[in-house]
Formats: sequence, C-alpha cells, structure tokens
Amino acid sequence: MKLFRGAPVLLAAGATGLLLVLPAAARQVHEAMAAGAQQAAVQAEASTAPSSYWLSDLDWVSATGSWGPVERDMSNGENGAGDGSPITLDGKVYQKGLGLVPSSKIGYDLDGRCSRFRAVVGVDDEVDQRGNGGSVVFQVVADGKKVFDSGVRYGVQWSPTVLSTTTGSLEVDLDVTGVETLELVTTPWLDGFSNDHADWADARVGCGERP
Ligand SMILES: [Ca+2]
Ligand SMILES: [Ca+2]
Repeated sequence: MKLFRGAPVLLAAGATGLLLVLPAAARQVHEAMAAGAQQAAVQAEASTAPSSYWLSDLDWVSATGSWGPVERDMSNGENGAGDGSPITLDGKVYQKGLGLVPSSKIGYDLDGRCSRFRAVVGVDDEVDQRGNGGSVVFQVVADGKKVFDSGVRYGVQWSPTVLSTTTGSLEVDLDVTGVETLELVTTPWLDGFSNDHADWADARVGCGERP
C-alpha cells in the first residue's frame, strides 16, 4: 500500500468499518475548525442576549396620574410637569424610573420582544414627615392579566408621638416572555391619594430588540 505525506493512515479494516488516524497537520485543522465553531456559537449567544431598556426612555402608549403628569426619572413632586426631585426610596437615590400619584396606569407595547421586567417600588422619601406618609399598591398587568401585586406599601407614618419607618422598597422581577402589552398600575389603596408619591424606580425591561 502506497502512503502519501499527510494522508490518513489506514490502521485496520474490518466488518464494522475503517479506523483512521489523522496526521498532525489534519488534526490541527480539525481542532481549529472546532474552536472556530465554538467561538461563533459564543458570539451568536452574545448577540441574542437581551439588552436592558429603561421604561422612562421608551414611549408609553398611555400614562395617567392623579396629581400632575407621570414624571420620568424624578419623583412626582407637585402637580406641574417636571417639578419632582431625584427618585429616593429608603434614602437611596435612583437615577432612572417613573414618579407619579395614583390612581395611575402606564401602558407599553412590548410586542413580545422582551423577557424580563424589573423595578423597585415604594413611596418616595419626599413625603417624609408630612403627616400621613402615603399608602400605595403597585400592580403589573401583562396582556390583561395581573402578574404582580405589592400589597399596600406605606411611606413614613407620622403621629404626635411616633415617627415610624416605611414598609420599605420592594424589588420586582418578572418573566414577561412573549408579553404584548405591559401595564404598570398604581392604586391609592383604601384611604385616598393623600401623599401617595409612588415610584417605579429603575423600571426596565430586558429585550432582544428595542420595544
Ligand atoms: Ca409633577
Ligand atoms: Ca393612599
């Protein structure tokens, strides 16, 4: 049998087939191709990983509030537009988010492009020591179905003898894979909207492409 340089070496032949040993050069080519395929797979995975989009940077379909318009990246403040302060919950300042007074509903068309929704909700520190510290319920509605309910969240409750702490901020982390319409619903609970300065701090969605 005549062997050519670089050609596979026939070691054995039997009923079940042939056993070939690749020469070093061919093995290096094979390993390089495998490494290239692995690199391509990693790059493909990276390119399809969701990107994070702040809800305050996206266009909403509709947004309503009870004491002035919904504010982007600031607390509600008073009933004028743009008169809020940096969003602050439990002393922590958030650069991004939505500030409002309920009843409020903010709707977004996600068009099934997103997989995750996250936010931190609570009553903004700007209502501290005004008396009644506010009481708010935060809900998330996906395609008409309620998928999150915070229960009542209080701001600082003041009385002549007691200044209690708030119920604190609450992290929200939801799977919204395939959701077409996302609504952030905020209600004043049972006692009206006095001092209900509500924040959806750091509200964001993770999406394959911008919704
Ligand atoms: Ca305002
Ligand atoms: Ca209330």
